[in-house]
Amino acid sequence: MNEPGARSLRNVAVIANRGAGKTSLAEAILLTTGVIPALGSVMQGTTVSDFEPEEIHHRSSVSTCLLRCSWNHTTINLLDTPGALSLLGEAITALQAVDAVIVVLNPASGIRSELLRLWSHVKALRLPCLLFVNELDKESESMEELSAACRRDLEVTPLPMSSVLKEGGQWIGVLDFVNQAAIHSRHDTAKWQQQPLSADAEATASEARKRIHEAAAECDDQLLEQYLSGGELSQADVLRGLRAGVRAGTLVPLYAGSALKNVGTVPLLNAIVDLLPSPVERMQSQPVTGQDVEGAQVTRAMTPEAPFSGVIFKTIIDPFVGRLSYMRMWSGTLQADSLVYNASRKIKEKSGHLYQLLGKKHTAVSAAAAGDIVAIGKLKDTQTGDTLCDESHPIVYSWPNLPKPVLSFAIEPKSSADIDKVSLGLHKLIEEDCTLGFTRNADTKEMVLSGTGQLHLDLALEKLHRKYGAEVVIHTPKIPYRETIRATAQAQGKYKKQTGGHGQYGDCWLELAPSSRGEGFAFANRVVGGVIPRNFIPAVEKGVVEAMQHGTLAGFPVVDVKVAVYDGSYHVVDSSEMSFKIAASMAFKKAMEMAHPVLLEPMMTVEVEAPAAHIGAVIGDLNARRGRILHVEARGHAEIVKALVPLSEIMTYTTTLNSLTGGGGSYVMELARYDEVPREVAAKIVEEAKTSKHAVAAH
Ligand SMILES: Nc1nc2c(ncn2[C@@H]2O[C@H](COP(=O)(O)OP(=O)(O)O)[C@@H](O)[C@H]2O)c(=O)[nH]1
Ligand SMILES: [Mg+2]
Repeated sequence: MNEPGARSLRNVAVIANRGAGKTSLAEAILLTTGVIPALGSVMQGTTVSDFEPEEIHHRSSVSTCLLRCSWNHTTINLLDTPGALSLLGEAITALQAVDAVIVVLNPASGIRSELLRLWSHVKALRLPCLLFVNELDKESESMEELSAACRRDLEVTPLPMSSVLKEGGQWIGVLDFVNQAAIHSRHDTAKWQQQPLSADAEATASEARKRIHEAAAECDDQLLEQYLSGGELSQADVLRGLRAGVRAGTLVPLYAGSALKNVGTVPLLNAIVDLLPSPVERMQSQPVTGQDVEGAQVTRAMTPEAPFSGVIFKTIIDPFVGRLSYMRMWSGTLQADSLVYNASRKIKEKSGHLYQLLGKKHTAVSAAAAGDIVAIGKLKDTQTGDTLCDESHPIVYSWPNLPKPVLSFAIEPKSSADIDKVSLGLHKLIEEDCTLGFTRNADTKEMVLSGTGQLHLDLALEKLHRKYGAEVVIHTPKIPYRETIRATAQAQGKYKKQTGGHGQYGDCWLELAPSSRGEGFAFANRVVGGVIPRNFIPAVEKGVVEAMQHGTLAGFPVVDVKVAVYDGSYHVVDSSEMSFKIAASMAFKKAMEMAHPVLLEPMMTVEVEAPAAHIGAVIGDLNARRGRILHVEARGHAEIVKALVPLSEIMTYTTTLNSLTGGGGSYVMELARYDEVPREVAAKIVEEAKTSKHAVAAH
């Protein structure tokens, strides 16, 4: 197979809100470029992109899909990303592999917070952008509104490049302003025809064309001079100006169409080739740098001859085919079945075959060159985010911070047959998805699965079942409460047993004192005169530490106490480590009860982002959850509230936030500290703990 040089390549991610039409647009592009003979449908689960069973089931993309097609002698790697807020990690990682984006706008849904979040990554990477307004087959009067939303929320002024073309009320195609042509589409098919404009269309198009020429001229000093002095700009001049503006990010062309009907894709494809940068041009305008071993910033030449480097931006593990790592090549050439160096982990790995992907279809290739995107088979220890490179020219590229898990389920294998499958399966799922977390909570002993939202966790469990045959029961995780004391107290623990022969004798006095929050546990030996022999002191400490595992209040671990042993007595024959351990444990429990024990709860710093119109409701709700509002600020069209909220009150917040904000809100949270539980709330927790198994085990 003839490999494209990096100059005739385009790597583009399609991003948008969920349901805007990304997958349908990708399908239309595949049809127009002749890759597929007919349009598949998202609703019927027959598109090339949405091939995973979960995508067919949910009728929506859940992971990034790599597609390959070609147009005007240019190869296009298209990444169709999921739009759902809780799957944003997939789209953010896809952005690391491309040189430009197409944003699909849907007049019905406008610009929602998921797109806004992604947009901040697009801006940070300074990726050029084309806009595609979809669903224009539906009656829609809101083009103006959409343009206003682009200016307000994305801070870009769209430049219309095409518009809907109607004849006798029927939609027959689009007007291509750049080429001053009518592109008649045969709906749902790949066939299209370029025709001269009718007189009516001519008026609309020439006005738009004037604006395009003006905009192109403004992007290039020489063109501006030519334009202002009354000179006509040639087609090549216009494209040159537009290209410069698009690459600088000052110009954002907007295309009209309908993905479902495959209308409007021709001007968009022309723009991908004519206006978006090749990998070589991207390196010139927005160079991608990595770090060498000394930590210095370095770049690599986007040529096949340069030392090889690339970043793994996605990993999939198929129970049958095995591991497949998707890589964006930043320099050099990689041969199939070769030894590669993972500079992020400083290990060498044998790579398997190399593949070009079209959805689930793999085509093996012998090598991949700078600028391209390929999948590598059988890398064992390489993870998403790692840099692979030539060992003699090590480089590590940066990797973005991905959304943190906010929602957790406690999971239990449904039956003993599921135990191994659950932990094996989850570990594999986490390798595929870095925004998923799986831990065994040391305090509560539960297996906890965490994700970025309800849909994210639902999908993880569906995959766990389908791919690894594991079934689990889920419930809200237990809150890892803790106990501490607020006063100083002293108590004696005396353990004395005379059961014939060898007896047992341990006796100690402990003093418990509160220490500052987060300081943990400290133990001191203040025994004088050898009333407890030195060799038994470690046993006393051990007894204390064991007693602290289950506090006297509700059986939760005790933290932030200073314990000192200061008196006691012993018996020459009967004293043993065991008897001092037991005595210490008795003394601790007695003293703790007298030391004003209190319950502590985890407090989370929660940052909620919601449309300004809903922020009042969000704040009211956070207050009702015993939250303390720390800060409110505006970010674009949204408002951000920062609050300190007890974990127990925000465990299942996703659903509430969704209903409070009509799906437009999102949040992140992390553990801030442990705070004392208010008395009335604590009483309930203590009561519950006493009746639960937890308490039984503790006492
Ligand atoms: N009427 C109409 N429906 C569309 C169009 N594009 C997509 N859809 C429908 O909108 C829904 C979401 O489309 P999809 O491509 O999955 O959106 P994605 O989530 O952005 O990938 C599907 O039911 C599509 O059939 C369009 O141009 N016109
Ligand atoms: Mg999709």
